[in-house]
This record gives sequence, C-alpha cells and structure tokens, in this order.
Amino acid sequence: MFEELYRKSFLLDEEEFLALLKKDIYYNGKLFSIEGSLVKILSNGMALVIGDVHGDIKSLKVIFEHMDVEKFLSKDENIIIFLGDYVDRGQYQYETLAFILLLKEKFREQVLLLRGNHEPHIELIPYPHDFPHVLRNRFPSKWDVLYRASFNLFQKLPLASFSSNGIFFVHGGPPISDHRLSSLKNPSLKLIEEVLWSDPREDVLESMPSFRGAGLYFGKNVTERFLKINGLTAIVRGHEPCEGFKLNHNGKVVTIFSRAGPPYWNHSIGYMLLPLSSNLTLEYLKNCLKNIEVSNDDNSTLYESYFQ
Ligand SMILES: [Mn+2]
Repeated sequence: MFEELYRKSFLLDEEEFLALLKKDIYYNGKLFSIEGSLVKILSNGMALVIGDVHGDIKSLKVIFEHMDVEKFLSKDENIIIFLGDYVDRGQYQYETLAFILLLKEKFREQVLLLRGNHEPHIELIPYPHDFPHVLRNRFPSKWDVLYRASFNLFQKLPLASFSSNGIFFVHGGPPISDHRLSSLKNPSLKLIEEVLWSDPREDVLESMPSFRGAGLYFGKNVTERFLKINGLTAIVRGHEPCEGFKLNHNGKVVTIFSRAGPPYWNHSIGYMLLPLSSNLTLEYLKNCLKNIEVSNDDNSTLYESYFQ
C-alpha cells in the first residue's frame, strides 16, 4: 500500500499534483474533532508522531518500514500525527508533500497534518523558503499555480492538537501570550507566530525574543503554567534539529526530528509511538521515543536500497 503511494508521489504530473493540493483536508470524524485551528484527538488507539521532514521523503520511508506502518494503520483506531515542516531544505520537497497528502487521502480518518512555520502565514515567511524555487524547476510552466494551491492548503492546516491523556502536539511551542487552549480556536497572528516559531530554553524562566526573528524562547515557567491551566502532561513538538529527539523542562517538552543528513548532518531519525488511552507519566513518555540510527557516510547506500 504505502510503497505504491510512495512511488506515485514521484510520478505525479502537474495536473495530478494540483488536484491533490486542491482536495479538501478532512478532520471531523470518529478519531478527530476540529474547532478552528485546534484539533481534539478522540482516538483511543496508538499515535505515531512524526517531527520535521523537510523534504526528506527517504527518512520518512525508513520510519514507515521500520515500524510496519501498513500493519499499524490496519487498526482503525491508530493515527499518525505530523508536526509540520513538510517542505523547504530537503531534496524531495514536492514528493514529500505529495506522499503525505496521498497518505491523508487514503487514510483520511487516521492522518492528522499539523502546520509548521514552513507552511507559512503570508506575514511570517521563513528564510530560506526554497519550495517555490523547487516547484519552478520541476514544473516551469505551472509552478505559480501549484505554489498558490500549496499556499492555500497550508493556510487550512490546524495549528495544534491535544489528546485526552494530556499531550499537546504542536510545531513550535505553547501559546504564550494567552495560555488557554481555547485561544487556538480563532488565533491572532501573534498566537500563530508563537505556536509555529517558538523554542524551549533552559536558561530562560519566562520568555525572551528568539534569534530566529520570529516566535519566542520560552522557559520552564511558561511550560508549567500552560500545562497546569489546561490539565495537560507534556508538549510534543518539532521545529529544532536534533539527534532524533531531545527533552527540555524536565521532560515536559519533547522535541522530535524525523529527518537525517544535510543540511543538519544528524545521524538519527526520531519518531514517537504512544498510547492515547492510558495515563502517561513523563517517565513512560520517554520510553515512547524511538531513534533510527543512520550513518551520514552510508546515507546514500542506505537510501539507495530503499529507493525504487
Ligand atoms: Mn520549523
């Protein structure tokens, strides 16, 4: 199944890609309910959580093979949560976006696509944002139509999600200027910036401006207040390059990074596999984190064997 979707994502012509970008992204169902930009997870199954992919479709395929995603998705209650940043930087940007959208189309009830800062708001364009250039090279006569359709799609992606067992899923960080989850139902640009762009810091207690030029660095006090106000246990996010995953604020902020190789040259592809039904302790949450080691020297060889 997913081998077929993977192959198809490399073969789409511009019309097929455009049709895919224009499809409705569907959320309200048995497993998710969406209100504005916030998704409540209703599933009692398992969640596979994927961090930044940034055009590295091959690492995504490695994860899917490693954990037998066909078998995983054959259980109706199981879901995949993507934490955003599908395009920019990597070698296979439109293929990655196409693959994820094909997956969403086939398993619309089971796949949740959150928004990253590289699925940008018009007033918060990251730099570099090379996705339009990639499209122009690949589809010279229609790249602008494809980019506009992608951009429109990005605007519709929800910002954050939470599970009934207390996990908050987001690309960057918690809403800082208004901690209430309900603030994400109809968020201001300021809140959009905070949740898509922020990073945790150990040497800050509250928050301070970020070197990224957007979003904030948030400290332990912000994390603890946000979790307490909303009755949550932990924040699971992406956004920062690391060796698969990292922990901040005594394990209450988990970062997952699901790609390897250039331009970060990390050696581990991270993902998370966690139950949505049972109570989770921070200790248990750590055991849900998985890493797949790859050697950068061998990347081409490793990837070659997966590439068809
Ligand atoms: Mn990011």
